[in-house]
Amino acid sequence: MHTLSPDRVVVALADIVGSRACLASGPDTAAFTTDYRGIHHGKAAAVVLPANTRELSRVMAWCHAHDVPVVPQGGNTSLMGGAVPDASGQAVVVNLRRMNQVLEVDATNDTMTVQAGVTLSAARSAAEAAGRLFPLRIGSEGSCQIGGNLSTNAGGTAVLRYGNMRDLVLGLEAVLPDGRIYSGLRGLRKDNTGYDLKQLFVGSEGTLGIITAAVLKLMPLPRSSAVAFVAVASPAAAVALLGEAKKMAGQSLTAFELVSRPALELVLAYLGDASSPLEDSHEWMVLIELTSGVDAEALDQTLMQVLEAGLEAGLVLDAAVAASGADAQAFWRIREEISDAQTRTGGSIKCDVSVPLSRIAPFIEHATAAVLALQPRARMVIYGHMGDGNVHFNPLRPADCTAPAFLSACYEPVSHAVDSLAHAAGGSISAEHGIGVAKRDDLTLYKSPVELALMWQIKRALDPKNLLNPAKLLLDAPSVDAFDS
Ligand code: 2HG
Ligand code: ZN
Repeated sequence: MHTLSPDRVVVALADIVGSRACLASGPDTAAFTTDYRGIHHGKAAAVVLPANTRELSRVMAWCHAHDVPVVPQGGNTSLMGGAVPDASGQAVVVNLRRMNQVLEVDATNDTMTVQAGVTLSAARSAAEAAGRLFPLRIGSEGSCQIGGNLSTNAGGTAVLRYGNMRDLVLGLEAVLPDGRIYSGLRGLRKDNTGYDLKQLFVGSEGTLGIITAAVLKLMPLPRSSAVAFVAVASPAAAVALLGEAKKMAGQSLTAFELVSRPALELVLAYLGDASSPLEDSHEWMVLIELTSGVDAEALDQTLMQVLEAGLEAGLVLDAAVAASGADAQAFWRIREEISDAQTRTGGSIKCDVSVPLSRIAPFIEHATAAVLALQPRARMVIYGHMGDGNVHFNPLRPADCTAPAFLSACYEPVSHAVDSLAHAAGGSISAEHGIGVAKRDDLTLYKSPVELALMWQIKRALDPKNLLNPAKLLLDAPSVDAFDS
């Protein structure tokens, strides 16, 4: 705890970044201290917008010397409250939005070097302008930033083919809590020179250092795509169809997304101007996308073969194949808007779990039964990235129940039931959204004492004063005994 007044903090940091880039707490800073869903509200001593790594390094050195906590922030799109300060008003928020330059696109090396504040959509556009694909694809791409994508190891709808953010980074630059700069902006696919330090920062949710720039992998830009919205008999049928699709489409299988009936109904009601791609109502659907460098006709044929095999095996009940780019976009819009539809409806319990594919169908069945035993009228909004085993299992309040009433009665028991079933099935309680503050207490239930002690040892090695994004991801340090055992 420091005892500096906010004014003193503002004056000192304005001296480093300039007064226009150092905001005192007030109405102007509300957008930096509240998450975009309006669920997590905090207070900051100041909000700082550094222009470059050197400035940030000086900001961090000053905060370190004066015991001032720092909360790193990108596009502030975290679903877990990971990018906003607590209510104490002690912390400085460092927002990276001014560091938004694409520094280099090296098409020959298939890499791109960007500053952390580049939005995901700007990074994708810069790659595309050079005839390449940067393949991370998530709904918030217009606002989320590469630094945030890296520090949360973002996933999204193309992980099945291209991997998570962790798989898409070759080099990194980060400022450490004491202001030192880790410079690892290398574009190498082979570099066996010891510990892979950059990966420490990926997925550490801004608790070890602030990522300032990265070298990202680029892929060939696909020339064609084929998309279908498919009714399947059950989650087990979806898994079997996924197996067929992998076999027949190989590398071109890019996305395989699950959508439950309540998820579809919710998003259609929310959008108002969209309709289901399928004539009848079905309990379970999948959105399949193939992309490749071959011509569209060949890809369409492959998709048809997958669907025919699925029909013959009784896995597929009906299918709508996109006849145009506009159709494909309309199918994807339905999938991408599910999350916002939940936010606007309110009263959604977000469980972002992953389970090995071999166990995902029984997991969905058991978790559904457990939730319905607690609240028989909960709307089972279940969807997500079936292709990589990641299910957004998000029970929603019954239509006639208010969000506060549903959440206060059901949040704890539902999250606990779903997370513990996922854990028992060999899964994770946070597949892609991270821990932040929302899952911080639960983490201690599902990580072993050894894992927690190791995480704390790494945290202490890099941030001995516990000043960087404190109380996010990790809350209470284990006792000293736990480190020795
Ligand atoms: C998605 O896949 C996002 O749409 C958001 O990860 C999921 O809001 C959610 O639970
Ligand atoms: Zn997702």
